[in-house]
Amino acid sequence: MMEKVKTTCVYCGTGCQVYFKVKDGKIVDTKPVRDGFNPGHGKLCIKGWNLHEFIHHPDRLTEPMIRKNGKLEKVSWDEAINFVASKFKTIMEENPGNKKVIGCLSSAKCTNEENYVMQKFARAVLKTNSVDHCARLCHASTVVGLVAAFGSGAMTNSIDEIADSDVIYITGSNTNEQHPLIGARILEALHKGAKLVVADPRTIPLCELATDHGGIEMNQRPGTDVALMNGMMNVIINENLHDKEFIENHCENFDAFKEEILKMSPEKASEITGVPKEKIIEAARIIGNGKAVSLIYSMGITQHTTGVDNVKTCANLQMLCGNMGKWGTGVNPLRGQQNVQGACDLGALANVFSGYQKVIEADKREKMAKEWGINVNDMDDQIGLTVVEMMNAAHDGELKALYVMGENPMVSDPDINHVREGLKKTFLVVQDIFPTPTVELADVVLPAASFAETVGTFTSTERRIQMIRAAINPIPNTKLDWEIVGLIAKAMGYDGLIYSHPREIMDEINRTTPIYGGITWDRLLSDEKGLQWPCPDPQHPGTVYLHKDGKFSRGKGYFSAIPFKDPAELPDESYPLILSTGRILWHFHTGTMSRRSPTLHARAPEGYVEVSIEDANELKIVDGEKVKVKSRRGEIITKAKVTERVKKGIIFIPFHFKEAAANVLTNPALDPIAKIPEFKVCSAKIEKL
Ligand SMILES: Nc1nc2c(c(=O)[nH]1)N[C@H]1C(S)=C(S)[C@@H](COP(=O)(O)OP(=O)(O)OC[C@H]3O[C@@H](n4cnc5c(=O)[nH]c(N)nc54)[C@H](O)[C@@H]3O)O[C@H]1N2
Ligand SMILES: Nc1nc2c(c(=O)[nH]1)N[C@H]1C(S)=C(S)[C@@H](COP(=O)(O)OP(=O)(O)OC[C@H]3O[C@@H](n4cnc5c(=O)[nH]c(N)nc54)[C@H](O)[C@@H]3O)O[C@H]1N2
Ligand code: SF4
Ligand SMILES: [Mo]
Repeated sequence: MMEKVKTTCVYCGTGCQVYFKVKDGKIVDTKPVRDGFNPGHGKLCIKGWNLHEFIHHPDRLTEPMIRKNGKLEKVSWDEAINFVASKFKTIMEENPGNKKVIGCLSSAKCTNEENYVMQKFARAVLKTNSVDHCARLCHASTVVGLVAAFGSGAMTNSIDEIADSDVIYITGSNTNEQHPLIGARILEALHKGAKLVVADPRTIPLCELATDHGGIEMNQRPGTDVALMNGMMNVIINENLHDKEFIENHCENFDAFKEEILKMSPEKASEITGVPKEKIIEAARIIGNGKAVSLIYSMGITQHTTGVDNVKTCANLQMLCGNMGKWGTGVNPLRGQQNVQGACDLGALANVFSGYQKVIEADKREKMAKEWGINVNDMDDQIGLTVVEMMNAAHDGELKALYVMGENPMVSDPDINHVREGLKKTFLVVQDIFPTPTVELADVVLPAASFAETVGTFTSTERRIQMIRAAINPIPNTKLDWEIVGLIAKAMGYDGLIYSHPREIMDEINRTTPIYGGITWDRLLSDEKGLQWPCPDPQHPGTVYLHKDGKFSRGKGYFSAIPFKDPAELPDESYPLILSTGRILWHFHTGTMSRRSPTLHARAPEGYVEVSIEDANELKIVDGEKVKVKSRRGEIITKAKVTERVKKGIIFIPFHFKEAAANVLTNPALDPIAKIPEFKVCSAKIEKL
């Protein structure tokens, strides 16, 4: 007999619901949930269909290890836990009052409960706010930009609403490949007659969909989105297509914003972006005349030194035509990892506790200290180090220890050569399910159970909290992430992280986190749709879309006047190409899971660099030829894929492949406020081998 266990997909942030088929203690198959609520409407993408394939892989880590005489050696759990605890204690004792000597990386792959536990461990036990996670490399600019504009940093509307939009502006999101089941909602809208406006430097599948359905595609130069959108808004204002009533009643700072917009004529925007002026004007008219316009974006907007500017510009555009606080509208950043929304919500960020309560505010610290049973005066009252800042501090010898739970910075962080030097100098603890290049550098390795072995909750991109259920017992000799953190805390003398079940952690989250106040374990168990935050009390039904009727979370919507700025590194004579990086349908991030899935591996077994036909001709390279790609930070060897997907002067490398890692090349320059690195633009060159 096969058992069927319902859970949530662990790849992207769409939140698709799946059944694991379990036989003799093994997960043997995955099927979509068709008989109940499912954000994917009964469908899955290829990653979802093959979700079970990595779980029982023989590479799973099952032995705690400590580096002895330069080599990782198997030890007992007790020895590993006690060793980590005593090292952390010693480092704290040797650096009294220094709150920036130990850092923690939490994980968007782990549950809400585990992220809450990790940030509590950093703050209550290690006494530091230096706890962060991959959201810093992803939507940090979204959180900062949308809080400034609206007062809340999340996707404003829900997935299903997209099907009812009559115009969709998509920029910097390769939705069909990266959020395939949200891509399906876009198709639904097109079939109902919606128009699509796509702005992406690459010719992605959405571009053809746009032009086939009477919409428009624009291939702007990477890093020029502010100029493009300001140019479009210039047309909207000059042609009187903006929503004066909405602006007057619900927004502020319009005049200063308008003054800036009037400087960016469509001619000037065309010069900066390389998009023909006529297209900018037409796109502006489609958006200006739309009734329910949804704006969708992702990494093409956020991963820039101007990430926050880009996000604020998206917010400006949607306020300008009154496309906020209504069904089918909004600013919709698609959150990437299946639980990156939750990891942010639960405080795995250097500046906020759970629910975005600021660590620099004394009353918030007092509230947490009381709940956690610690002395408020011992707490860190400053913002902690963020991901890239931790790597820099490690490099400078200031960060003495780093505890990584479920991240792989040796593949995912910018400028890997620099990261390696830093990590080698620190006491590095890595808790993962697979051996990774980061595990290879660890001083202590802690083998974790996977999501398939865990009970808990994930929060999807539409702020929906859904259950995950243990389909099997933890693989022998692995432990649950929240348990491991609790054991280290206990060994350091703190009992406040010992729980008997994740529901106890959720109870604590309900008490400390107003936006999750009413998201109780019992409600989640009984309501198959989960709940969408904000949900402040147990009677609250949850929130489908934010800022209803123009009532913004911050009061009035704030228009920012944003001038265009260049990316940090532009092509020059020695590095004449723009390198962009990102993803493909078949693989997920650093490939630890998807590359161990035989079906996915077969589709894309190796890395490559996309090169335009013109550049390939000039460099005399042919499709499939191995080439060297170089930047100021390093070089890799990979296969050339000669394609119409990229324009002359631009190359693109998917960052999934550790043996040809894009991040050897990328620029660690940061957005000054959000501290997100510029993964989407640096200069590079290609050499024939
Ligand atoms: N298959 C798969 N799906 C995933 C993931 C995965 O690894 N694999 N990862 C998940 C995660 S964590 C995330 S964050 C999301 C990311 O999802 P996406 O953001 O959709 O993915 P990316 O490939 O990083 O980049 C998106 C698009 O930005 C464009 N772009 C590049 N530069 C610019 C620019 O300057 N301006 C604009 N407007 N666009 C630009 C690229 O051409 C690309 O089409 O995907 C999630 N889903
Ligand atoms: N060049 C370039 N670099 C990028 C990006 C880009 O577009 N271009 N995008 C950035 C973005 S948006 C993101 S989100 C990051 C992602 O960066 P990372 O989060 O570092 O990448 P992942 O591969 O998702 O790493 C997750 C790790 O968690 C492990 N894991 C999985 N499940 C569990 C579990 O249950 N418990 C534990 N303890 N571990 C588990 C996996 O094996 C893996 O090693 O990459 C960033 N880096
Ligand atoms: S769309 Fe995302 S959540 Fe849905 S099956 Fe695919 S990877 Fe999983
Ligand atoms: Mo991401």
